[in-house]
Amino acid sequence: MSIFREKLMKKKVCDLAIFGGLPAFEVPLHVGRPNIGDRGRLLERFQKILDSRWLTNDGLFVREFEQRIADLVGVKHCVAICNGTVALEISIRALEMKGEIIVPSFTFVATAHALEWQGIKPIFCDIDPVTHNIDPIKIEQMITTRTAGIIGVHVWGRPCDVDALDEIAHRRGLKLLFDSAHALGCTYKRKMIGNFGDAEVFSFHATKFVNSLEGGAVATNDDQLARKIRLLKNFGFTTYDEIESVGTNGKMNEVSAAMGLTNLESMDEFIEINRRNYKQYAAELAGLEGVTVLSYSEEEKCNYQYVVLEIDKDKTILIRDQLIKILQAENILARRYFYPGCHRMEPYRSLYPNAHTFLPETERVAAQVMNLPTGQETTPEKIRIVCNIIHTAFENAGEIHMLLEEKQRAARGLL
Ligand code: T4K
Repeated sequence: MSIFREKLMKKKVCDLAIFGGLPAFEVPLHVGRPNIGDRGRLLERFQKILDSRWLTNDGLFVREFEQRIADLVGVKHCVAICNGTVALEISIRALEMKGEIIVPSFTFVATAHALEWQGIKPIFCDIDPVTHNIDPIKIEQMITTRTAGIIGVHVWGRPCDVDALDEIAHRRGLKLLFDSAHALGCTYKRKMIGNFGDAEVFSFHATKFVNSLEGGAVATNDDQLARKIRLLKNFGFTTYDEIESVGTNGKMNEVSAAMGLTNLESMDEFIEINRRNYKQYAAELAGLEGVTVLSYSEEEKCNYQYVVLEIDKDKTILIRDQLIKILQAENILARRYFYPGCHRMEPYRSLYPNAHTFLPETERVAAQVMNLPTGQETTPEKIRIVCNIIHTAFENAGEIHMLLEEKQRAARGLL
């Protein structure tokens, strides 16, 4: 059975599933569908784990995984952790961040939660509307006597203005951590992400282009910090019986490391697929008024794991949320990363009810971005169908906008 109805290229409004047409895909097309490397190699590794009966606690695969990441990034230390969020929490603790930490609100909520979880106040800073990354000029305005550090997020794998953040951090005596969950394999000024600030945190969650099921890692060139992170992720144990500090259980297990190692072996292939997908989306959607596929620099290494559409509401009558509804009806599960911005989620919404007044660009970008399916499972034929639907939607924007508004009024019982 084919998973999509290829013959159904849609031309008219009534062809769209939201208005009664057949959905383009029988099986949902996900954003964040995991890439999976060589199954044979993976199963071999699983067998080894079972044969060795060494399942976790600094096993051989975890060590190999750490070494591979350190080599890839060209960093002195890589410590594997059970997931990216705990890796952030441990790094924050190891850096002795306290008081207030400046972070973008335009990020996955884990960046803010990792602070709040430890009683540290995230101070939300606005972004640059072009790069979607924290705006260094705005950071200066947020620094107070309570500020202990900055967390930059390389959103979509496009690097922050690292030099500017570094300069501010040095001049103001602040710690600098990077949430690099999106940025494995990417560069800033041709140097691999993972080498900047005091430390950088990667995520290997299932939805990341290289996944270890769940997983994370901290990369740093600081020997003392690496040692501290190793202690913190293993209850503070220095030897079998000795504890040097408080700690948690942040260990990566062997199955995750085996998955991570296997997927790392296919990393170049995954990047090539992502790049091909991104290029195809960009080419097929070029020229659609009000619709932009976010671009990646040809000067830098990129992993292209996110295909991000920006729908400019000043240039088109069809808004982002209407397009999402249209696509979802077709079984194309586009997502609104990162909507509505951390400052509009609890507990931050209640804690800082006025935060939005300082975050105009975050508000604007969060209202107009969306992510399209990509990765190994997303073939050129599927992209052609997704783009056909987007074209049909925008070419009939006026009529569709009106019909959707009518539908909404009817749902509210107003018609
Ligand atoms: N910092 C940043 C900037 C991050 O983006 C993230 C994570 C973190 C920190 C924290 O790292 P981790 O602690 O997660 O290692 C997803 C991911 O769960 C999350 O890892 C990721 N960022 C975030 C951007 O996206 P959700 O809540 O949107 O996930 P969910 O379950 O809705 O899945 C997304 C899509 O992927 C769905 O369409 C289903 C599909 N999917 C998902 C999984 C797990 C699959 O097809 N198969 C799967 O196994 O957060």
